[in-house]
Amino acid sequence: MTSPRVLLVLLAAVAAISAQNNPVFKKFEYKHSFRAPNLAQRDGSIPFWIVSGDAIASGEQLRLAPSMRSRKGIAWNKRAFVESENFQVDIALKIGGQGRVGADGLGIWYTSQLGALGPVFGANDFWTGMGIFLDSFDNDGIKNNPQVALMLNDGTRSYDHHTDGSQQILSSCQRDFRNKPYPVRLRIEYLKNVLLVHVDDGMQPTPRYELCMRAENIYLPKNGYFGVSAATGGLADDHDVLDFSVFSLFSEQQKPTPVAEQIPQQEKQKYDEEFERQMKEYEAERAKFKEQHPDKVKEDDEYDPSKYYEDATARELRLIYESQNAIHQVMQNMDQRLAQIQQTQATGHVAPAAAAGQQAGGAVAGGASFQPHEKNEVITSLRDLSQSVRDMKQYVNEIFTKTYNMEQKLTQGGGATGGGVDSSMHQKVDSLLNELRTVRATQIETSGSGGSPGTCQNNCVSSTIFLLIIFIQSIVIVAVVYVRSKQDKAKFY
Ligand code: MAN
Ligand code: CA
Ligand code: CA
Repeated sequence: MTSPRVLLVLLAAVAAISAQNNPVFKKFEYKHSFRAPNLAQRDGSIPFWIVSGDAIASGEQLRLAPSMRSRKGIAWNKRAFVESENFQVDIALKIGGQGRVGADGLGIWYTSQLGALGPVFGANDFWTGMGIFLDSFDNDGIKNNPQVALMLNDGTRSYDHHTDGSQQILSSCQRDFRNKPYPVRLRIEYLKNVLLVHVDDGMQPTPRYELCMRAENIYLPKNGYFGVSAATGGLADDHDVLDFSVFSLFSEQQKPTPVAEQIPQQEKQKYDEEFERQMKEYEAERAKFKEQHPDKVKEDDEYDPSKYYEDATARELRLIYESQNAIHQVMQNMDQRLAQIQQTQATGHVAPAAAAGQQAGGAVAGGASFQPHEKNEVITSLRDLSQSVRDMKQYVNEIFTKTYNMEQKLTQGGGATGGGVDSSMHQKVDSLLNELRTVRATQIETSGSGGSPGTCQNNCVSSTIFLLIIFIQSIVIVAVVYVRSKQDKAKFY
């Protein structure tokens, strides 16, 4: 196996393992999102959102509060977030103005009720749920702004604007998010009652997130509403949101049921029958058309998608076939070289190629002796051969693993569906596995004795046995492909 292929296999394995440890499925929820361009419609409304106060939406941005004194604006999602209990929100925003200091800031909300205009960064106080504040102005003067702060509320608490909520916020980080060359991005993840907030610095077009806060044991209201708000006071900044993208997150256990599994059994049977009927009709029509237009049918039949596309199985087969060809080629070359050497030794005569080597290298050696370059060539050929054998071993191992996995799945599937897969299939896979085990064992022996070309004397595998192995292996591969295609057909629905 060549090194890039090894690397790919390793990467795939690592990805599979990490996905197993932390399987999270993510789905974009357009009914809870908006993003530029075409953020708003011509009339300034955002589909599924309410915009009010001083907020103005255009195609490019939602300006929640302009850089004018004492303004406030909000936008709230009209639909409750019912898709999942967990979410990710990716936000891109621009906050800035002429002043060295700006005010007052922007709120990102997830609340049990729709929001209204109010004193907390433009939104109502005594909310239930989560508020994340990008607080630009240092009201308590302890030089810790601009900051990003998280405050949870159960509907009973009033945000203390004069202290920047310092006694109320659960977690915060100091970040300068004003007047950045690129939009500043925030990523809020709420999964399994852990809330994570990452913030990017807005210094490059692609986000570079850094962890701002992590809070555990967070219980947000179910079916809440997303919202954004902003306010200015004595000082003012523009507060623009360019992207508000909500994703529902699902862990493995909460994974939404595929549509196919949601269809009741009776209906499924009905659809299957309908499909069968239509398929028969189509075949009949096709046959009729063939009869009536034999000239056109030829063209039609010549269309073979496999000419243009290569599926995974075809690719595997091609690689094995190429590898076998390479081995064959190396063996043929070696055979030729050995015949030449034999001839030279028998006649005591220098072969033309060896003679040319002598002239060029200027080395003088007896006609019957092994020339250094000949030795090198043989060693190189042997190395090539052992490399190819190792490649083959790897392919066989891969196929073995896949077949084994397939058998495991079939066994499990059969148990769960009460014998849904016929027993002949099991037998086939079993015999296939046994054959593969034999091939693998033979290959391990082969590579064990042929691994170091220099030491190979009596224990080397003969070319006949080797070709026999390749032949058996080819049969096994064809069998695997057959079983797979059978399985694929079964999975068609
Ligand atoms: C004034 C008041 C404050 C506000 C600051 C900054 O001091 O309006 O409430 O936070 O300006 O805008
Ligand atoms: Ca403040
Ligand atoms: Ca402060």
